[in-house]
Amino acid sequence: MKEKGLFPVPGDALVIVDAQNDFLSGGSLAVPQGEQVIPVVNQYLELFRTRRLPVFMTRDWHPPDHVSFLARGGVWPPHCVQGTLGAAFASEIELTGKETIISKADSRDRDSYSNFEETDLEDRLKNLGVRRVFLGGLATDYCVLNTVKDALKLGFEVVLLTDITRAVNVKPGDGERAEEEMIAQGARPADYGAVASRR
Ligand code: VGL
Ligand code: ZN
Repeated sequence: MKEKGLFPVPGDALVIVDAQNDFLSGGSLAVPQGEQVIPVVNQYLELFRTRRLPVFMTRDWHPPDHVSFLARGGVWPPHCVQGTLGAAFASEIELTGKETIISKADSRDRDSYSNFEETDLEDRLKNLGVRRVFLGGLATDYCVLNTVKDALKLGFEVVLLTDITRAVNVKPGDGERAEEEMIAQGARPADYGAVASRR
């Protein structure tokens, strides 16, 4: 069987996961080298926009007393609190307002790392006829991993954009293990050079 190329075509969508200030340097849950992804995110945005293909921006969107925070016995410092600067998308990301924003983990007593959990992401993708998602962002070992696993379970093809994906690495190697797991489950890794090439 001939493998489908990586160049974005109708039926494809771009999903940028949690490119929010709190996950960048200076943020409350900074992902090492998180800011490196920003210029490349802009390149992918431009590629999909030029082709009039759908773009989704996801965000971690917690209430101030969220269950995942240390004060409530969770494992994370407060981060991505609804309406704060930390929860905003990095200002260097060139957004047009036409992107669809998906907010997750927005209820006080429940955390989730998958952008499909208690959101309308699946319905929105399916309503647009999307069959393949090009996905990357922060962080490899949490929200990217869990969103990719759900996407595959739901029947989407997944192209994992490795050049816009970075890991928290609470334990060294977490990011690499997460990437291996996503690939083992069927995600196809690629970078901008591969995706933007028509061959
Ligand atoms: C995330 C840790 C806590 C993520 C969200 O977006 O990967 N990581 N909350
Ligand atoms: Zn969170």
